[in-house]
Amino acid sequence: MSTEHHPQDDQDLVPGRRKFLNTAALAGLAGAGLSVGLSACKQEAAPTAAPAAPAPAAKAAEGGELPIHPAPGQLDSYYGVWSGGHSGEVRILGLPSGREIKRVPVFNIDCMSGWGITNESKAVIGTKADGSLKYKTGDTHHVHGSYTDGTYDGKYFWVNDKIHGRLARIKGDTFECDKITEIPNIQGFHGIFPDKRDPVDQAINHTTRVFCGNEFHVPQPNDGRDEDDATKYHCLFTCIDAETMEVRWQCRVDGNMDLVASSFDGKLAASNQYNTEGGAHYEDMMSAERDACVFFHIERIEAAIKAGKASTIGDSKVPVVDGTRTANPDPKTALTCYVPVPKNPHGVNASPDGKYFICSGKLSPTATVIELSQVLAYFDGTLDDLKKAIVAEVELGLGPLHTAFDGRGNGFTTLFLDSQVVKWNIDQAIKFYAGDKNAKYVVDRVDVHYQPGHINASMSETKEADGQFLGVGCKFSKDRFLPVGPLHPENEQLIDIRGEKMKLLADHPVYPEPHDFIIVKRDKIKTRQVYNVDDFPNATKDPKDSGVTRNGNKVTVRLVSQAPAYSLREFKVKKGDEVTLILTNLDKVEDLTHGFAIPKYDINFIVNPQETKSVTFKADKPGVYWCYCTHFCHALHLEMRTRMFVEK
Ligand code: RUQ
Ligand code: CUA
Ligand code: CA
Repeated sequence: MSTEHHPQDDQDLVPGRRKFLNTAALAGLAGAGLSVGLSACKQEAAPTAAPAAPAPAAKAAEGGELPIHPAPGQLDSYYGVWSGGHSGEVRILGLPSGREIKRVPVFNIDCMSGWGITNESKAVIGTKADGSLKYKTGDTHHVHGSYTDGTYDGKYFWVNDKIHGRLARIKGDTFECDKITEIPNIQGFHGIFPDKRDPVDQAINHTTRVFCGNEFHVPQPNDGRDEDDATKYHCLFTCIDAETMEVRWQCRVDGNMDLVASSFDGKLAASNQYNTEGGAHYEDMMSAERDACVFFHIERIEAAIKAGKASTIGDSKVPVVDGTRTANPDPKTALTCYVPVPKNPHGVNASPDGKYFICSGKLSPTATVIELSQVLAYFDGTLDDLKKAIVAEVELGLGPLHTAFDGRGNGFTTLFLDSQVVKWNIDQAIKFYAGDKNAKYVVDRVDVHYQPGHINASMSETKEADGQFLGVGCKFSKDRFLPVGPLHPENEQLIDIRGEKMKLLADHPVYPEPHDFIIVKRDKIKTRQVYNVDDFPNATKDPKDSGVTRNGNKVTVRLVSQAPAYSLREFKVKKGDEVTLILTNLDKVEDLTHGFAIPKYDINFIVNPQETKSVTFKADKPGVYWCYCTHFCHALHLEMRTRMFVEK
């Protein structure tokens, strides 16, 4: 497919419009509704006029035909683990087909599975004193997986909730959420990244911590004090234990944090920052020409906490250290350092060779390449100026947001305003920045549809980046799918990156609105198809133990399912009882899931093979209630029922 010729391809010919979008221009347009270019309909920023014709059957530049859609009965070669944005969920896609295989409810309520309805899921999500859910909304942005030896191990995936400041963990063996942690004293919890090696004990070569960025600064504590004094607002970088999911520590910083990256040696974590100005209003957040990428020296932070150099904020018991600039003047003892990056940068991504973090410019048309060995040299006191850690800062196009890698030295950066993906060579960019004007770092560009945000390549941020596929999360789909009314799906596009030139392979509509995703080789993931009945302390292992027991007005109903029947044909409770119904699915056959619904009591949930789940409700409506199996299980699925009698 053809791409527009871009001036920055002739790297010394750069018209003014492509220079930094200045504060005045942005602030001026802000009053007119949507700001410049950050809306999809800015004429000037639109991609080449009309959408291109559908991509023809894929023929890769090298390696012949790439089958996008597996033949019936054939499996995909990669798992895509996708955030679901403000649907609150995570989704599992097969790639390259783009088929959605599973939705994993996390911060949302899901009546297919009973997430948010069963006692077990409520305990994970968190409840108020009256037993109702503490939160019913969530906004997932970033999904990342646990690492061993610098690559995915398939054990855990984590995802953030930006709205309420929570981190959730999904188990890689069942693709179910097992823990959610609420982070104290933050708002706008944005980027996450697991560490890839233990920063303190280098013998531990797997993920032990998850780092969390914090975008919205708030008063500390946020209890009504300092509401109108933004100089007293701060952001906290948070470390959560990968196993216990407890918050280990927090580090106060200047500026707002977005995305997070972690180094392969475990020593450094970083977050791109905007609003280093500390402004509370839009214009104030863009006045400085440079913001920063803040680096955290993890080992020093943890040593400072051990040495008792931490405080706490409000009711929280979490130790907090001071990572602000003024508290860290001496590089040799500093907990943090701030590498200057052009204004309002967005993503920060770790190159798979372990050498660089790359910050995208967002309001600047550049990517900044930061060499990690230089950052470590700064912390050792052997690099006098942090600016020297920047080994390249090159123009890529308008609105660079996130970068993925092919493992062959190339980066792929989304250009939100240009509606393109640009492929660029990191070594050539470093040469160009060092003064070699013959170094051609832009390798290729491809139009995407439209306004891409996140991007990721197969196994991208691992030592096994394999340069097969690129997923592009386009925020607007406009005319790419059959119209379905005012709300459009997002368009997740797939690009073949095996050859020198990129090749657009497919469009996939997705329910709004995925942000980030990772693409994991299928052999990294080992799932279980049947639970172990012993995993559930409240299981009823023998159908003979089914029945109703009473303790005052608290009633327990034990029930098992074995296709096509429940162990009780009917059960009796009294009006006013608090009923806990515990259902164990004793079927051991893979794919034999049952459901359980109680009409008028707003209850519906599933039990997978050998799983136990429970619900608690007040029997407040006398009558006969046909409880039935909602999940098709057997030829006699429709007959799979029991009666609940609620006596007056
Ligand atoms: S941020 S479009 Cu929530 Cu992932 Cu970059
Ligand atoms: Cu059991 Cu349907
Ligand atoms: Ca959209």
